Amino acid sequence: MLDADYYARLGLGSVFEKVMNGERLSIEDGRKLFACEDINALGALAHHARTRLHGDSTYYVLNRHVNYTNVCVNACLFCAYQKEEDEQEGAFRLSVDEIVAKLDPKDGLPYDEVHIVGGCHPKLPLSFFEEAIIRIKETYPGIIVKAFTAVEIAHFAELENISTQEVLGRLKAAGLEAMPGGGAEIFAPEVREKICPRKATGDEWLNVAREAHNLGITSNCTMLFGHLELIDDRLDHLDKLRRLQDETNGFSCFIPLPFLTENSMLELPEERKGKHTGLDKLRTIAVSRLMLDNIPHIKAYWVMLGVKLAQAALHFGADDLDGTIVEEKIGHDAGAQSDQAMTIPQLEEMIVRSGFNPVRRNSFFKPVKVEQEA
Ligand code: V47
Ligand code: SF4
Repeated sequence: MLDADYYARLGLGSVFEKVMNGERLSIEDGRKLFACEDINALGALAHHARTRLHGDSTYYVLNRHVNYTNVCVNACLFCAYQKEEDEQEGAFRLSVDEIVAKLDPKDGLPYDEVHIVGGCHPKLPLSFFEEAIIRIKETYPGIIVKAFTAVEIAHFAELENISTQEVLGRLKAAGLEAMPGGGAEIFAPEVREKICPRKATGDEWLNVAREAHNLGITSNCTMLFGHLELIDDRLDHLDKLRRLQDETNGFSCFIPLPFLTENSMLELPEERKGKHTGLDKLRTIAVSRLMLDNIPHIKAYWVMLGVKLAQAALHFGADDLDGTIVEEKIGHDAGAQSDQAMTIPQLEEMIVRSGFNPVRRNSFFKPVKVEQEA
């Protein structure tokens, strides 16, 4: 498949050379990749880049997601999860005790990671989150707390009338070690204004990520795609992440999130309604792998992609599936058809059946020894 003449006939001769030599691709190269008519040729290039980094390893994590509230002041148009206020039907808000109780592994193995995110609640003070982290670490000392998107950090700073840097410092002192990548959506201001006008801007998101990295808190990054954005908006988004990574080297993993449309207020133009293809999702994952030459991992998040497409994505540049999850609300409220949870044996089987070698990892992508079935 990796035949230089064939790529030259596809108009990708110089892109092929750059990928083979490990050189950085330009935005124009990215445009050519998105326009490439042979999806398998694109996949093979991304697979080459992924194999050079990770061989046949595919990562997963024994984790649990905890969403502490769905009440959120931002009301992003794409979000099916958000409620306006505590009193609204379907709204919820967990106490610190309830958060800690959710992490009881019952009869299974203790979790390696807890992923905590929620809506930007109008009243919850920063002290609530500090207490939650301290109590989690006291109760489950081995767990890594990966919590709060850059958008939540910006919201806490606004509520408390302090800087985002101070919020990050206080949460780090409480035990925060890593941050998930949500809230990035799409940085292009004219699209962001249409899909999430009240949310922190793209520049604010990037600045909080920069501050977190400078404090030694690693983070992930995401891109929400398949809504109103153009191909150039996707490439601009990837370029901004790549530039920040050149500066800080603090991103562990990139997660492309396809927009799920159920229960969403966001009206798509007629020509886009119901038209988002699996091939576009694979194409975007592959281009991400090739453009983001300085971000080590690309996640095929099985919850949003579905198990089968996530397996295919492992051949289009992705090397991570995320984890056991246990309970998921954001994607499922928007119509995700996947299950709520996966066990370690299920994740390992999914990886082996796709032709890869499963590696259980922690939040920093360090391998964790598998002791027994969960
Ligand atoms: O920021 C919200 C997205 C994100 C929809 O860092 C939607 O390891 C699709 O960021 N259709 C939260 N997407 C999820 C997230 C995440 C998930 C798993 C792992 C990690 C990680 C991060 O979900 C939000 C938003 O971009 N989202 N609504 C929707 N209707
Ligand atoms: Fe709030 Fe996040 Fe939903 Fe936006 S995507 S409304 S910030 S919960």
